[in-house]
Amino acid sequence: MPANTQNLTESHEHLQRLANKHGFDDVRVTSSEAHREAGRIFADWLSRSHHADMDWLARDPERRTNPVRLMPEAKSILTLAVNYWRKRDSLEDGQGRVALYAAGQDYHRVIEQGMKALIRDLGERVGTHYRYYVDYGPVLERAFAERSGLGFIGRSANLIHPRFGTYVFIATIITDAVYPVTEPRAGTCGQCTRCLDVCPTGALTSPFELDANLCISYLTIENRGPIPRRLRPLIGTWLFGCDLCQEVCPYNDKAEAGANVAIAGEAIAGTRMDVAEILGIRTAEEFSRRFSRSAVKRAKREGLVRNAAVVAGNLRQPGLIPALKEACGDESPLVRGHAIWALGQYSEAHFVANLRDKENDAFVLSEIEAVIDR
Ligand code: B12
Ligand code: SF4
Ligand code: SF4
Repeated sequence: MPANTQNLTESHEHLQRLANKHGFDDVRVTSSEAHREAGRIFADWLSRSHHADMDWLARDPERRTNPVRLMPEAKSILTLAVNYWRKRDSLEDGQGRVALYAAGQDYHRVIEQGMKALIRDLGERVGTHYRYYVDYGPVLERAFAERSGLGFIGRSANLIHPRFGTYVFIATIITDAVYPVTEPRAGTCGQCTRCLDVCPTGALTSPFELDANLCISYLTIENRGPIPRRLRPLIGTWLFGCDLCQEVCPYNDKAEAGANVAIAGEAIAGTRMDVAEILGIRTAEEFSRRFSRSAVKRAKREGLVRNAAVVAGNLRQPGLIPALKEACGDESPLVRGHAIWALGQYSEAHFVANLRDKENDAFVLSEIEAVIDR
């Protein structure tokens, strides 16, 4: 009987053992049946433009909740969790914070290697046709993870694993092999609303619903343009990503350091970075040398230096002024504009006014005028 039609009697314990061996903390299984409720929620989310300018999310959205559209032979979906929690270092002067998920080696690469190794070990039991993704695939990972019982969706929109809490990556293998499905695991936020209360920008517009236009994670990672002026002070010290809605979650009170050392071990960006050092990254080559093995590269040089300018403005530590003044000479208008805004937080209007005659970019000029008007 060919593997793709065989009703696999693979014991879940065996699958679990193999998944653990390759760096995964949990594995569950759901069918490839379309996820109608997630499809409805996702369509509604897109219709409200909550995806901001992440247009790739709106491209053929039905695929994301109907795996057969991705792979017609699909029968089962394996959902995998990797706990990435690590202890956050306390901030020192002149530093900003990095979301925990981006502190270590780039998880895309590490988890992809883990999935390849798992697939190799599963041999013919993985089926004839299969696809695997972590983060980047056109599949609504949280929805299928929840249906397979990997955890439940909390009011912060994050998937909460019963043991590891919210700090878990989700990986997905779609296969034409038929695996016995695992049941959803019940869980609830109860009366808690801590994540909604703590979110500084109001990005959690209602329980389970996130407007990316307002989310610090979007603003500092995916957003390629200016950060709206009114939101800059609310970014606080977040240089890349944001963990506030996870930090307050009671399901993370007992978070334990991730066992996958490639993910939760070596620090590349680490959990905090020196703001002046980031402000001083002037070339794509320098940026790539520092972050080629880190998920931080997603922000690109311009984006990360823009974020550093915003954090420098929010820190109001005069030691950062020289680096901000240097950044006013950056080749990127995005960087110059945010550095000028930050200098405005230090009453450096005189320095800023002197930049006007040399500047001809409309965005930067508008930032100069805003500082002078203050
Ligand atoms: C785009 C994206 C973002 C966007 C938008 C996030 C969002 N909440 O939609 C931005 C850039 C803001 C972002 C931020 C983050 N992200 Co992100 N992101 C994605 C991506 C690529 C797509 C998500 C998506 O389609 N969103 C659209 C919404 C509608 O779908 P959803 O978030 O999956 O929501 C589902 C549930 O909330 C649920 N739901 C919605 N309403 C309701 C109502 C009820 C009653 C119920 C029960 C359920 C429910 O159904 C929805 C659809 O299934 C996924 C990877 C993937 N391919 O799925 C990673 C992913 C969701 N991100 C992840 C991570 C780690 C983060 C951050 C923690 C990073 C950080 N520290 O800065 C933050 C968390 C912010 C937050 N509170 O959600 C992980 C989440 C792991 C987990 N445990 O949940 C994922 C799965 C990547 C991965 N493979 O590990 N992300
Ligand atoms: S990641 Fe930060 S900004 Fe985004 S919803 Fe959570 S607390 Fe709000
Ligand atoms: S902080 Fe509270 S409401 Fe938010 S996800 Fe965690 S348990 Fe749910």
